[in-house]
Amino acid sequence: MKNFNYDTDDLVVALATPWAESALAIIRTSGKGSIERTADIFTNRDTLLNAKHNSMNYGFILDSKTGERLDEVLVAVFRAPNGYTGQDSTEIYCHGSLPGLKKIIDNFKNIGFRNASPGEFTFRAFASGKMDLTRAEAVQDIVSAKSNEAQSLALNRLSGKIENKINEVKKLILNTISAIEIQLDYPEDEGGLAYVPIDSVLKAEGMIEGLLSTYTTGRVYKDGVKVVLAGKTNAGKSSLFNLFLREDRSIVSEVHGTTRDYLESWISLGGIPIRIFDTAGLRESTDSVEIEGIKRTQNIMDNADIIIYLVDGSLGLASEELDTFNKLKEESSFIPLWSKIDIEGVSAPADFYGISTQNHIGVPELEERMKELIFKGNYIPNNDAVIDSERQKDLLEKCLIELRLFRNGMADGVALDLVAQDIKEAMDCLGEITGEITTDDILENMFSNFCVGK
Ligand SMILES: Nc1nc2c(ncn2[C@@H]2O[C@H](COP(=O)(O)OP(=O)(O)OP(=O)(O)O)[C@@H](O)[C@H]2O)c(=O)[nH]1
Ligand SMILES: [Mg+2]
Repeated sequence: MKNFNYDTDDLVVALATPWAESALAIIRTSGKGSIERTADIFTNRDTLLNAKHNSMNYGFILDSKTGERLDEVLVAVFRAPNGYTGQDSTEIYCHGSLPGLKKIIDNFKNIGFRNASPGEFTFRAFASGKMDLTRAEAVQDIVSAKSNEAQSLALNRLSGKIENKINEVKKLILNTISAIEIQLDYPEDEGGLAYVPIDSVLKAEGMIEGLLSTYTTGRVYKDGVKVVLAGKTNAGKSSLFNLFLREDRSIVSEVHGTTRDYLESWISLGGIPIRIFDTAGLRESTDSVEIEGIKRTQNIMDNADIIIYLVDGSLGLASEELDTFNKLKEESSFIPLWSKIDIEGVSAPADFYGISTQNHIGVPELEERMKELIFKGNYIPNNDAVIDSERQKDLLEKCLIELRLFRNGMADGVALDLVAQDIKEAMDCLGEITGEITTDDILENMFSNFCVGK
């Protein structure tokens, strides 16, 4: 463990809003004495010294050396043990001028504050018991959410949905551990027959399996999905790309080989963030630029979550694309489209989805199929606890393994003091999820991914 030493006793300062010119910006401070220090460089010193928790106070920030007014501001005051960090802290609402912000932050550093590291405010909230690790993880998820759904799911986690579920599981396991400990302490009372509530363990396993089943959904909303539009030249890829984007981003023409390099953009499919790619049409070519474009198409297809393959419905499957098409058919994340079905006499064969970008036919069916492939039949929860953290998933899986080992050991008549180790390990996994058991490595891993100022 090298770098992680967030000291919770000193004074930290950071800009919580982006380093960019803006109407307003917020500078945040935290640590014992931060209110008094802020008051030292505030026109209405006494107002701030006597300010109540959660109050807003108007005045000017002063240069600590010259007394010059640096900005007209509002200062929010938060008093320990309340507020986000659980420590005394202030937030300075100032004008978003970059030189102005720099001056104010330097001013704070001149009076004993240091720059906060990434996630240090949230780390202080965790260290002072204001939130467990599942909630801390949710904070960054909210900041980086790419869609309404991702933001709502993160908000559920921040309000403690995962923590509450884990605590319920812990209670069930603790129930069993207590019974085992009584057995180990007073074995003769049961005449050698150990009674251990296995039902509780089974119930705990069911709850963990339930949480694990939400992981795919959680990741989909968190990271999004890579979707590639591929097919021969002139099949209608760029037209479909533009339809998804609702703008004329990609050039459409009847000339074969119009798209030479790929284009990409983010769209939302019912709240799922989709990174969609329009690609160069696949065909034999002697043009070096086009050959490079086709190579890039192949690379993008190799890394796609879903490949939407368009066949020009007015021409049908061409013999030179049969090999590619048959290979793709083997992939589970493949959607074959028959394009231009608005043209008279063109209709999609049985195993194709028909589409017309010109008349907007077949789009809802295509979107439905994309959702099916994305969620792979997983339940899409509403207002529920959904995990999206790999850390939490790994620990839940480990916990499940330990619980099963414990139950098998019990069934096989293994000595109680030995199987007890398994169930205690299961409990430790849950403790790691919420953060009662933790190491600097885990904390560094988590908080180093945060924004500065959060
Ligand atoms: N009738 C009809 N024509 C379409 C439809 N979609 C695309 N086209 C036409 O087909 C031609 C090719 O469309 P594009 O979207 O440029 O095709 P592409 O697959 O991107 O082609 P390349 O970039 O050359 O690989 C254009 O003339 C489009 O107007 C459709 O749904 N119906
Ligand atoms: Mg194109």
